[in-house]
Amino acid sequence: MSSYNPDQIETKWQEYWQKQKTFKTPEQHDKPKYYVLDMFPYPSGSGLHVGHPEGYTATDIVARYKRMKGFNVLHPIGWDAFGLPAEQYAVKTGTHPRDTTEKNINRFREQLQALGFSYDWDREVNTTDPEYYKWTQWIFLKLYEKGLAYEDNVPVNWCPELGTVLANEEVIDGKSEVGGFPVVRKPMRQWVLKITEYADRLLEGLDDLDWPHSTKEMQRNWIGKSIGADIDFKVAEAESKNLGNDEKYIRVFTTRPDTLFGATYMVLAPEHHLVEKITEKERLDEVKEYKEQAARKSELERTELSKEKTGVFTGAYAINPATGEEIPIWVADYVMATYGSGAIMAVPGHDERDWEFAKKFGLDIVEVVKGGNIEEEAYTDTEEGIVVNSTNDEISLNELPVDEAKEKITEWLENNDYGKKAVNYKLRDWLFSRQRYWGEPFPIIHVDGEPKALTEEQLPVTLPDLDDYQPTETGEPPLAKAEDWVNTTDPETGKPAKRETNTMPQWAGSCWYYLRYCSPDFDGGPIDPDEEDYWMPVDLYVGGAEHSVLHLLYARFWHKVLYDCGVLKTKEPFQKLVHQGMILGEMEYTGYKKDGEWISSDEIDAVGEVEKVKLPESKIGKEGDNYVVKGTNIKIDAKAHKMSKSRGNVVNPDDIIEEYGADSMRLYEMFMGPLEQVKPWSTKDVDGVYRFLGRVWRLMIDEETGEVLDSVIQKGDPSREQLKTLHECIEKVGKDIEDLSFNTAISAMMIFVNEANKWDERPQQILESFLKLLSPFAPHIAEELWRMLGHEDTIAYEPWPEFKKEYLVSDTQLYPIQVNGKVRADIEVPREKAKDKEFVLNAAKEEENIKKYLSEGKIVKEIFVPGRIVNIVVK
Ligand code: ANZ
Repeated sequence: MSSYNPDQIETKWQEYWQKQKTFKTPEQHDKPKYYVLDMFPYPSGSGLHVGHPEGYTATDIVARYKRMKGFNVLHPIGWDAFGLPAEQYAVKTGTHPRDTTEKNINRFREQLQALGFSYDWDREVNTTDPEYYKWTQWIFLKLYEKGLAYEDNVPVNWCPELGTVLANEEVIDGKSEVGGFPVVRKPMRQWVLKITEYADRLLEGLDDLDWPHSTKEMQRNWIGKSIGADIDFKVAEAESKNLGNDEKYIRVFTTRPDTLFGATYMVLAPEHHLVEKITEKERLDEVKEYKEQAARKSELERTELSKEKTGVFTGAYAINPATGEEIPIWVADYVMATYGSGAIMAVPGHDERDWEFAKKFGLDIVEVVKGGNIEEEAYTDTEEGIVVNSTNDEISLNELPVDEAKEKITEWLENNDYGKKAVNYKLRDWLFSRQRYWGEPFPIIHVDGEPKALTEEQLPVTLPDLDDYQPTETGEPPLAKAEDWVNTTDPETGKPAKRETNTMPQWAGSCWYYLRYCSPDFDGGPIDPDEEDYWMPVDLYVGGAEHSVLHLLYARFWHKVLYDCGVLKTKEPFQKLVHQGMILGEMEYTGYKKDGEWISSDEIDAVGEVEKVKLPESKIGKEGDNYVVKGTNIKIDAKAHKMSKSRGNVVNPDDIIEEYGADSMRLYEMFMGPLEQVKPWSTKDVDGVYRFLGRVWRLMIDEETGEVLDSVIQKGDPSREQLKTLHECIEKVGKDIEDLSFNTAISAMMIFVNEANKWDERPQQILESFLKLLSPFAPHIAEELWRMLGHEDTIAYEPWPEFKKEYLVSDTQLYPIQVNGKVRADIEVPREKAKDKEFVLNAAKEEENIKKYLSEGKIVKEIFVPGRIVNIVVK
């Protein structure tokens, strides 16, 4: 071989690693461990996209680096393979989702192997494998035993088109996230998991995790813990309204009991059970009409701050327990039925939404916390504010800071039976069933209409084959069609029983896969306790920020449940978490023309209709921060868009690998910019890293003969300068990998190669150290060159080069300077000047201390022993 040719290198080494099982995880537990995990992919029909190799290369670099640092590394991969697309494909074509899934997995596996990732392929897991989902079902049984799984009739997001219920997060603006089909609310029997019971622990656990701040905040907000009070407001003239005893009071939840004196009206959610009971007859039609309108809006539409407030008056009043005054009761859709008690006390002086509402409907606005100007806007500050206008016969909050007022009023409410301290969470129990075929069956049968859990011995409950995957219009799951499967007997009593026909959501399998990797063949539980002891928690988890909330919250929930069951000893699964930034399509440049002439992009609004012109990169210039038409200062628009089929800007990793090789692909994705940043793709820049690898090649290999260059010398010491160049690189690359700053590590290696290419003599030991640094990033070329330099074993387990600080000091020579035979100073001179008598003597005479001694007399003699010492004799 002559010049750098990834084609001839890469498959060869991939096959070698496969055959030798180079990356099989060692069984012994005597070394320190490092568990580095990728979010496993959903094996879609379209194969890998360029976003996958980004995170996967990052973790692969860390895995390879840690092995060289002497760690036992667990670096596994698997398939999150249940899910809707395979099922929809089955509906269309009749192909069993199992077949589609298998085909897709094979493609994904090949693509990942073609990138040279150092996964332990013996630990591959697949969530659709009965041997795997047996344990998913087993974990469900644990949840059920602990009372954390229950059946409920819940209004769900029903999507008739998809024939399934969707989670709130899967519904966007009243449409399904997948497909964009209309979604309606409909009550249905569902399985629900009591994640709310773990709300506090899910919050507390976040504190000690090394996760992005924003992700922790998103989880905190999702859990949404609020501390405040429940307060009961008596309905005025309740006696005359024909209300039951517990209907005479309206309970509200508030985080600001300190503002009770400022509550000038109340609001019920349109769905509140008292709405129709308390509404005055003549207003009933209007209220009913309003309820219908509200039912058509999504939660998001209703709660959006910027939305114009709407509402209707019921004609009824309630009594503010602090002021004793009667305040009007309204119905408005900005109050949600599912949060708190579905009713609020409105304090327009200090709550933005209430303020807007009161302004619109002419309701009283009273100041009870001073510090703002409530004529202009609600004053919501709780840090600085001081309570005012809050006194009755029994209690005064005036002049108290908000915090103290909260405590005092809550105590008063409790003593008078008006209310009590309360905590509320936004978090809702987790709707855990889907009306789909391609998911885990529940290990549940129904006997005499009652659910009954199967036992461990009856697992796995495997999915039956079906001919017809089409969801039914009634919402009954497709599994109901598998009658032989559905109709069974209770293994305990022999009674006839029916199997549960819902299946689990896709989240289920991904809630615990990281545990299975630790002991994929263990048959005594989801994880072998000894292996958990050694491997858990995951040291580094890399994946998309789109999983900031749900996947990570659900997995943490299951982990904590398994901890409570004694199955696990760790409390949290993922110690450190990093999100890779999204890779956008290539930059797109748009220029504008009016009447055939270029005009600047910031003028187009002013001139009316313009012609849009797509420009190639070659026609683009830069003026400061602006993109311009080349050779002019006319501004254009430059923007990168999310890759999408419809935009036609999708980059296929296969094409890049074919043209440039896997090492270039890996290196490019790491060189694009900081891992966590969003960045545009640029195929041109792939060429840049490809050329860099060519230079690495030519540093050691003679392109004509294909042999190691003559200038690569095996013997002879490297020069100080060479050692310095190397150790600068060692220091930087090591530190940068630890910091996951891969782009700067690559820059450091580029600097090294530029320097080293100038050397006439290239000591092999220096080149070998460099190859070790390069190998986690571009493992194929590193392995190839390593072997060409005469090694028989893989470079993958070579010890990482040790950084030695002493090589960083610049190349100098130390001279002791004597005056009259006594050392009076040491001076440092550049090594290349060390034998230059005149230079050294001049430097010596410039030294402050020496100057002093020399000034005491006249120089009579100068003795210069090159490389050793200087002696100046004065009289
Ligand atoms: C009076 C008050 C005065 C309030 C004030 C706020 C400021 P978080 O922090 O999100 O828990 N609220 C209660 N239940 C509601 C519901 N079902 N729909 C809409 N809003 C509801 O918010 C709690 C606050 O949100 C509560 O405190 C209540 O308004 C409102 F100066 O009560 B507050």
